Amino acid sequence: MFFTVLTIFPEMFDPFWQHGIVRRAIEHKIIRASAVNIRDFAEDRHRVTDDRPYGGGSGMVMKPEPLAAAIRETSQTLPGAKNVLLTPQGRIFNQQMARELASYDGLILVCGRYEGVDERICHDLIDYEISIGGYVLTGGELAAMVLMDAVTRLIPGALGGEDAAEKDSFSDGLLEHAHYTRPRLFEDRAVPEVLLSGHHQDIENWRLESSVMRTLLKRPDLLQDKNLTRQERRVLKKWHQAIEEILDSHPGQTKGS
Ligand code: 4HQ
Repeated sequence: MFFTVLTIFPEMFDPFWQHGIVRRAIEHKIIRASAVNIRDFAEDRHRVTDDRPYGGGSGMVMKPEPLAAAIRETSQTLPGAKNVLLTPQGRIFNQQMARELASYDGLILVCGRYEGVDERICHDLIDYEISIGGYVLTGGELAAMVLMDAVTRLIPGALGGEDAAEKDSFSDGLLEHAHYTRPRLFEDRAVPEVLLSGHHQDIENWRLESSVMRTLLKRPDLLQDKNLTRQERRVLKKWHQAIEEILDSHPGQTKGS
């Protein structure tokens, strides 16, 4: 996978590419990454990339000519890449989209600044318009980093453990189970005994139950959307049953608090 970012602030990406899993993936040639300065494609003496909006109003718009030249030249040298514009008007990014994007040979990530890019760019040169969430950034650069981070860790070999990405939150539509490490007792709170038992089947069952119940409590919307497995239904039924028994043990309390 290669990422080419088009931006007027290419230096913003250096720290992102120089740390952690992303750095390791570049060193192991699992991904390639570079930033291209849109300003280098401006033809005028002052290399201007923005202009005033037709129709008036405050703020500036990214000029189409330098951006179009940058996208065209980059696409030509990188066949097989998809062009992605980061914009609050795009589809909200999620794990499923990360998986889809990870299947391409390369991504050209277009980062706007100011009020956004000239509409004719989006229409003619962009394959995907993607938003990282319902809030307004000062530019697409941080959004491009979020997207690259999520996509990189899905490329085979990017994470140390072979199947680490598959075990994550969302890969099966549930949140991750709780995690614990040493010490066994931390500030009066113990690690669940089953995790110390060495019984692999018991541990797997506990983790499934932890996943299902954390999802129910923190993100019930995810359970609503999901096709539950038999085991997942069994966990929910068990807790449902336990709650009913508590309620049934207090007969007569039918109204009020
Ligand atoms: N932007 N998800 C670029 C965003 C944004 C988002 C604001 C992108 C301004 C020019 N990008 N413009 N949310 O807020 O991707």
